[in-house]
Amino acid sequence: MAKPLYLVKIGGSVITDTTRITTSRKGEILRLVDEIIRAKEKGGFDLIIGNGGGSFGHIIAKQYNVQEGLLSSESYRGALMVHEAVSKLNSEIVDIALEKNFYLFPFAPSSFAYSADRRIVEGDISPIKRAIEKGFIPIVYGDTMIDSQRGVTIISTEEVFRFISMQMKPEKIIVGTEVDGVFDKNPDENRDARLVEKINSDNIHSVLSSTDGAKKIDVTGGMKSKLSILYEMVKSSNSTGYIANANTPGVIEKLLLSEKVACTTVNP
Ligand code: IP8
Repeated sequence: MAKPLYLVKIGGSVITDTTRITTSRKGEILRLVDEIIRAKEKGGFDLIIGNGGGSFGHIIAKQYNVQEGLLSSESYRGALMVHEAVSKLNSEIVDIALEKNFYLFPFAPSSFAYSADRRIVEGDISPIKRAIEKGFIPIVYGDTMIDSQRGVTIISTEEVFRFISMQMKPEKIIVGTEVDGVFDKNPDENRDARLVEKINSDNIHSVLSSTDGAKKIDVTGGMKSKLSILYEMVKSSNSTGYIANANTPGVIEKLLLSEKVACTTVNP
């Protein structure tokens, strides 16, 4: 019988130092790879990993406004600089896993899909499906993407997951960030901000309207856009989504093993 599919994102703000351009946090990558290995060894699920861009993607993207498109001849340089940088971060993860005999197969979204005004509209994920069948764990990432309207843009890992989940119907989608989940107010500015533990059709609109877009350098839109895409995914695949703190050791492992952690759970 086919195993359920889980998607897990490891956020760029966890695996990179967001204050220093193209600086990874190798210790955190190692820890998260170990957590995923331990959970996967216990088995029972197929997995696709995605990694955010952190200081490899967002800083250069913002410098060149790559998310806005081909605005000038410099945009071509920016588009490729972002792609090269996020591919390098992805390679670091693949290499760290390889050292542990854990086989992540990288798929650059820019090579299998394209977008129209920042939404992926066409692509071929059959190599990803085949890779799983052959025993690899595919890893995708937020990337520069050819865009039919803008020329190029930046798409987030969540947007790549959304496209994959339309065709593969995951059972669980875990978004690992640097906070415990979605808060009713911005936790950086409000000490009384409270974690919203459950989001579903009853409160999605009110939560989205009180959730901020990106405050830091984040060209893909911060928590608001993460939540909005995640909700769309759980609705279309009738799955459960989790927004959780991947900085806290053990959280990703526990979620993969269906153990309880403090986080935001998202249902249709
Ligand atoms: O960190 C965007 O992916 P995200 C990555 O998942 C780039 O939002 C290229 C800035």
